[in-house]
Order: sequence, then C-alpha cells, then structure tokens
Amino acid sequence: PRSGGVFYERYHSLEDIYYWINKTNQDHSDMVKIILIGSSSEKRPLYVIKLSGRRDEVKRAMWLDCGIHAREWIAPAFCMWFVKYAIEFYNQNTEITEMLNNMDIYVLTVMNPDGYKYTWTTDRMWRKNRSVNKDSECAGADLNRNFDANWCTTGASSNPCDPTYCGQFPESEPETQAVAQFLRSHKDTVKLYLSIHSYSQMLLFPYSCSYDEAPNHNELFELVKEASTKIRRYYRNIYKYGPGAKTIYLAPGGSDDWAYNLGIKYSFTFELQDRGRYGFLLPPSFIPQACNEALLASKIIALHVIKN
Ligand code: ING
Ligand code: ZN
Repeated sequence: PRSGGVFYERYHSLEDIYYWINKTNQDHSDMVKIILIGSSSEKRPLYVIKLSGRRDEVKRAMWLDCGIHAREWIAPAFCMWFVKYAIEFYNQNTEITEMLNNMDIYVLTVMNPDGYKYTWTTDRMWRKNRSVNKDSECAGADLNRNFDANWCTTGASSNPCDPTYCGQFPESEPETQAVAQFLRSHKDTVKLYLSIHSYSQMLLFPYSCSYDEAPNHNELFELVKEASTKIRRYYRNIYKYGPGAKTIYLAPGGSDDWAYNLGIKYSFTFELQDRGRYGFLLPPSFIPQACNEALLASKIIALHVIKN
C-alpha cells in the first residue's frame, strides 16, 4: 500500500495492515519498535507497535488496542490513524509531543486478526474470534467477555453459538491471554489503558461488569465529560459518557474492567461513530472525523494522566 494521506481514509485488509506495520517499522525505526506478544487461535501474529519519543527511556506507558471485535472496522482504522499522527506530528503538535516525551505508547492495531479476516472474506457482521469450540458447530468467543472480570455473569452468554459467548474459562482465548500477559508484565509502567470499539459514540470507563462505582469514579467522569464537551465544540458531534454498565449495558469480562482491576486506574473504552445510521458499515468518508474525535479524547485523557 502507498503511504499517501488517502491511505488512512480507507479500510484495509488484514494483509495490508501487516504490510503497513512492517513498513511503518522500517520507515520510522527511530520511533517505532515491533513486539510480538502472541498469536491468534488461527496462528496469526499479534504485533504491538511501540511508539517512543526520541528522548531517554521514560517510565510510564499507555496501551491502545483496536479491533477486539471483528466487524468494527473503524477501530483498526483509528489505531493506524493514531500511529501515523504520532509519527508525523511528534515535535510539531504540542499534545502528541508531550505524550511521547512522557510515555511509551503500545498499539495493538488488530487484536482479533482471525475475526477481522473473516469479516473481509465470509461474514461482514462477525464479532468474535474464530476459535474452534469443543462439542459445538459454532466458532468463536467474544474477546470482550473473556477477561477475568466477573467472568460470564449477566451480560455474557455461555452458549458458543451466541455473539457474546464468554469462552470456556477466563483468558481461554489466545488473543485475550496475549494482551493480559503483556499488561501483567508491564503493569508497573502502563498507566493508561484504552480500547477502541464501535459503534454508538460513547466514552466509557469501569465498571461494565457490575453497577459498582469505581474508586476514582469522579475523576474518570470529569475526564470523559471534558472530552465529550470538546468533541462537541470542535466537531459538533455528541458522545455520551459514563461507566459502562449504566451508560451502555451490563457486560462482564471486558478488557477495560480487567485492566482497571489489575491496577491501571485510567481505563477506558471508546465507542466511535456512528450512532446507528450506518452502524458497523461506517462509510470510509467518515474515517477522518471519527478518528479525529477519538484522537482529541485520547489526548485530553493522556495529558491528564501525565500530570497526575
Ligand atoms: N461494545 C462493548 C461490548 O463489548 C463494552 C461495550 C465496553 C463492554 C466495555 C464491556 C466493557 O459489548 C461493543 N460495541 O462491542
Ligand atoms: Zn465492540
């Protein structure tokens, strides 16, 4: 693929994304490192892009994952947009420079490569991964129900044929395990966890797995409120915000709740555009604004984490 601006205003096949990861690494070896954190159930590699400023080693880090759900194509598009923006505007834009000078940024562009591939070849509306389930004709588990946070309680399904199937046990899926293992081994440095989904335009934080209020609820609430207000002002678009369970629905086993309980006190899930007109089939012409909205919210949150 070419690297002109229009490249980032399209959706890309899994093969193109792997090619892009490699190319980004080669072209920007001063800022980029590639880390293999595991492989999918169909044995595809899970590559994390580590972005660093050109200064000394920093002590803090931020995690960003996209494409945990296969059909949410705007999510991997955002991770690519974010990486390109960080590389292009480091030392040009104040906020991204501040972020990279104070944090390493780990980006998992497609957390569910098997599912993503499947949405390009077979079923555009597929959500789960593609693991084989014992004693069932149905494939896949919902990776955002497979984390160890009130696992498989109300809001998840124990039926392998359902789109919210929680898997055989917490972290039964290799994709979940790879992310959880990486975060466990980096939990002293990772201060911010961010997971990108679509659709519905929401900025969510823990908890989704229960109606409990997170210990720093007020701080998280004020943060997403500010982000939502700024998105409205700059992009004239409405984002709801609040804890997952109250704002969207009860959903156990989610990655942000798990990361929060691991000790990452700034943990968020963004639901990008739109609010349902196109849903998962968001036209490519919407990519720039959808990504800029999420980028703005990421910056506000990251800068708050840095100064706290
Ligand atoms: N929404 C998320 C889902 O997995 C969510 C909502 C957020 C659940 C945070 C759990 C934790 O259902 C989409 N669109 O996938
Ligand atoms: Zn999702």
